[in-house]
Amino acid sequence: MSLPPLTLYLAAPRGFCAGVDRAIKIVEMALEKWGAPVYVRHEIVHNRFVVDGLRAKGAVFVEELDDCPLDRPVVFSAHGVPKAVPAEAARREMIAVDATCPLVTKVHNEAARHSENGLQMIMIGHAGHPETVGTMGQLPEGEVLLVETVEDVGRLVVRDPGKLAFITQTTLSVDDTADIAAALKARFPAIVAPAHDDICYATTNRQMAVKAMAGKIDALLVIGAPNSSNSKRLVEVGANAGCAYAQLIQRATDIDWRALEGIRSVGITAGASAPEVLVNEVIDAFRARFATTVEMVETAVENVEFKVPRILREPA
Ligand code: 0CH
Ligand code: SF4
Repeated sequence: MSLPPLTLYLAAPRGFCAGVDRAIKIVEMALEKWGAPVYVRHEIVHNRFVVDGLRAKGAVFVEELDDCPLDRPVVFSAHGVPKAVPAEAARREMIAVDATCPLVTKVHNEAARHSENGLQMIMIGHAGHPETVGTMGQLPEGEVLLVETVEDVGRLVVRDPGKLAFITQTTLSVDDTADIAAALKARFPAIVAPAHDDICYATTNRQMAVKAMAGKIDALLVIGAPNSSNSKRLVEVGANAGCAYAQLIQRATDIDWRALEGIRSVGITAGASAPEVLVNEVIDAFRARFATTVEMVETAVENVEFKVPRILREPA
């Protein structure tokens, strides 16, 4: 029986970004240097497959520093941590390795600098997301005001409208953030803004690639975890760009084949924390059911790389 024809459009760039790559490498290098177990505060990146793989090598994932023994190393996840966390680890004389993405650290530093200059900070981000908690936690409690929507901007109560600055989470929707930033600038014309926003290159590029393929596809599948902010944004970007069916899947077994009946073209992308092996698994699942042609939709080439912290480059 001949298989029905189908074109798979693969977004490029997709999948691991430089910050995720570095964070995973940090856990692996920490395991090599100090042996197992190495404790990791929060999922190193939001992907079960990655977390399970590191757990099998001896990483132990916990949510709080209190859950780590004093005599084992602890790694802080790529999303960043409030300032109090490394401070407490140092007070306890623990070996701590910071896997916060350097692009998140840059936002932390921006917040600290503006605050030192007497500006009150506003953060565009998602309440409760670890990156937002970590970035807001760079300043004392209550110092950073959070906005999630344009409506939130109208509800802000600030100390002095002439002394404000804003920062953003790195993994937000580029378009939604532009709307919120515009609302902030309209309400507070003197607000100090980041050069563009703080959304990172990887988030921006993955969203751009989805937009570029949206017109060609009947359905979009985004490989990523339900707690992965950047992956969920890719689904929204696809839906907003006109994909009638845009779905987040963790791996091939999540594909709803009934929903895809009769389709001729599917777009595939992966969030910044989703490994390429899962993309290949999804492609193979399509190849088993369709006469599949694979085409690339490439909108950018990435060559960003971040160094691991010095403590891991030094001999034990
Ligand atoms: O997209 P989020 O921030 O939820 O995180 P992730 O899925 O682990 O991707 C890596 C980004 C880490 C911090 O920017
Ligand atoms: Fe860094 Fe961006 Fe990757 Fe987050 S998504 S880890 S900010 S490169």
